[in-house]
Amino acid sequence: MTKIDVRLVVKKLHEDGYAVVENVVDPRVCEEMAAALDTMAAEQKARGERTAAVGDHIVVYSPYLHRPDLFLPWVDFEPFVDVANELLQNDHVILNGCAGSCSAGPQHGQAHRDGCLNVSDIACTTDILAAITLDDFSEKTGGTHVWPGSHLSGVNPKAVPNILERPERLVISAPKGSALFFLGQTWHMLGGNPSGKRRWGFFLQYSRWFVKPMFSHHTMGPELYSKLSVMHKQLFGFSSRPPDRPGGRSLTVMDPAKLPDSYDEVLAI
Ligand SMILES: O=C(O)CCC(=O)C(=O)O
Repeated sequence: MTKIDVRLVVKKLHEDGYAVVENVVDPRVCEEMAAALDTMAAEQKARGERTAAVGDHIVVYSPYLHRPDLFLPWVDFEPFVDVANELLQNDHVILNGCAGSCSAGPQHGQAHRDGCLNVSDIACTTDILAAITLDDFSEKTGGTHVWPGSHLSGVNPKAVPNILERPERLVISAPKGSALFFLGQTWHMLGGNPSGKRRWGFFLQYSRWFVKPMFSHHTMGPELYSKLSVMHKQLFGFSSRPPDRPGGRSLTVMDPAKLPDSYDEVLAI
């Protein structure tokens, strides 16, 4: 397997707004994760659960809740966290959200950015995306589309007319087991998948601590909490919860290494 060169990824993110590293995750592990996401997608459909996905896009949010054994190790995967820390200036980085993302038909998604601001100065980046391609990504199977250079535009892609005709748009081709990275402000889009082949990716969004995350990960319950590393505790927001009320703790950011082992106690701080 390839060891991710964090410096190289950061350089490429500065230059192009996205980066790809092949051969990072064992294809057998990718297969297990993709099969688990298939099961979770079928279960959420049977329960009638809603997601923000439209068209041929299927999303399974927070799969670590159902299969912590498969998904938790990638939440605090050191190279992902290192890349996020480099670009977010070690700003007590948290996990905004994570999801399995499946391109399940020919319809592509909508061009968007995942960060919450139109950023043109890389020093002001609020979010970093890392992903694992659990199946092969290509033009035919629904590889992610990106607009290199868009990370310096300071423009929201939803406001760009005829964005699909822009010449810089490209489709990421990356075999199963690759790592992808984007800046939160980089324009990107789910590619349509006319191939009939499965195409899952596992996407993780890391943010500065003061960005409101997609879900309240700290409501995960005691069983999952007992499985967390110190970095997980930080990423899931246990060390950046605002105090409940005045009169006790007054600072929001805490040292994750000093958090109590008991779930009840950590929520009572
Ligand atoms: O699955 C993909 O290719 C893209 C997913 C995406 O757009 C996102 O996670 O914001």
